[in-house]
Amino acid sequence: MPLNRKTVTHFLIESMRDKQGHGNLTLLLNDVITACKVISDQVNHGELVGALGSAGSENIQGETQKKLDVLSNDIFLQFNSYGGHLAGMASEEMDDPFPIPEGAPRGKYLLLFDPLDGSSNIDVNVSVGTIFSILKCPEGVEDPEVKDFLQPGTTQVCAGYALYGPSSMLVLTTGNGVNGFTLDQNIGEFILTNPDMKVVEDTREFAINASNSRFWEAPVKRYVDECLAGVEGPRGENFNMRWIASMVAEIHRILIRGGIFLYPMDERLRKQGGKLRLMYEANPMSFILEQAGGVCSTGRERIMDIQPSGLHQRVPCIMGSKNEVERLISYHDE
Ligand code: P6P
Repeated sequence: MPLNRKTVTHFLIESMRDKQGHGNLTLLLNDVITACKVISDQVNHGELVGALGSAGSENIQGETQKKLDVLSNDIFLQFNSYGGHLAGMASEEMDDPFPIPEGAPRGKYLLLFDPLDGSSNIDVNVSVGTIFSILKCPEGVEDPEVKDFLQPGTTQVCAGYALYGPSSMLVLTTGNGVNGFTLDQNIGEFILTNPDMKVVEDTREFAINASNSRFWEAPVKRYVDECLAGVEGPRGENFNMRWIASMVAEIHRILIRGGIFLYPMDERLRKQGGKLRLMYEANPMSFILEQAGGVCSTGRERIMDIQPSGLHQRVPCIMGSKNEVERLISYHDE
């Protein structure tokens, strides 16, 4: 490893040095990052450690839990319960907030996470990831309840994801830009490899699950049809499509080469509000993409402005390259 390479811990200490804090966020992130390293190891070993397949249970979303969903959730709880930086945790895999164990020191932050996003891909060896969001616990609240977690995305102090792909990567923002780190398996450290990541404003690549097209609203149908019409159509350009069914992988691709990610409202989803969860998928990914110059909307409002009404609330997601997202928002306005 070239000597000038920086570990994520070194990077965080340096970037937080001029902040008034006492390093608690850095120490909390250190625990979160350790949990991601352990999950990476489990994911990479797959069936060798008997980690694949169904756990034989369902989460609050009514989704069948994979063994790695449950294992990843337990890993997050294990590595974040005793550091003394949290007042509580919430997860896609748990109906209610997780209280910090009796006797363990408490801190001033709330940690929300999707421990293994895209886990339907895990049994077929396609990239999956972890998404997390950090909020401040309201002043004076010792035992946070659901209402204490229900803060709009604009109040996040940190958001990040780990992507378990051909390499394991960590992407983070604390509100001063976005930085990417690659796990050096030889030394077990995330190394700064993608400083100051930016989303290009234009793209000719869209990501959507096209099998849902008959359920889409008119603005989305129009947008996708125009992309498919290519150079002979109103856009006068050919477009490419990708769908990995793993939000972390799609958002990472958009950070690297641009793009627009769509999981829009559709007729099937109207009652439940959308597919993706606001608190630990849409909000953290929006914080990251906006910090990189992207735009993140439901089609009708900025995702991070939404006042949450439920811990597992779902929202429509249209996010990525500024000019394409703003075009689709304009179609919703018409
Ligand atoms: P579909 C994974 O389950 C997830 O929450 C996101 O990571 C992904 O973008 C989406 O759902 C995939 O949904 O309907 O294509 O399986």
